[in-house]
Amino acid sequence: MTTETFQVKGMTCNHCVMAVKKAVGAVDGVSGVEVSLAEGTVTVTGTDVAKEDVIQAIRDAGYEVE
Ligand SMILES: [Cu+2]
Repeated sequence: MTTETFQVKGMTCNHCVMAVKKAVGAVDGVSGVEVSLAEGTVTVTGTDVAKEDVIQAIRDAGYEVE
């Protein structure tokens, strides 16, 4: 089990939070997604999660990952 935090730009409201949670939650191995709108962070917990897959999922949802 690992936890990784990503800085995400463009999340402005609760809909963005839900969209990111849904997108990242669908990535293989992900078991938990926490989003802080105030901090602009997405914290992903899971097993054997490919970091690139998480970044791609966030980008596909329409947000920028730093
Ligand atoms: Cu929004």
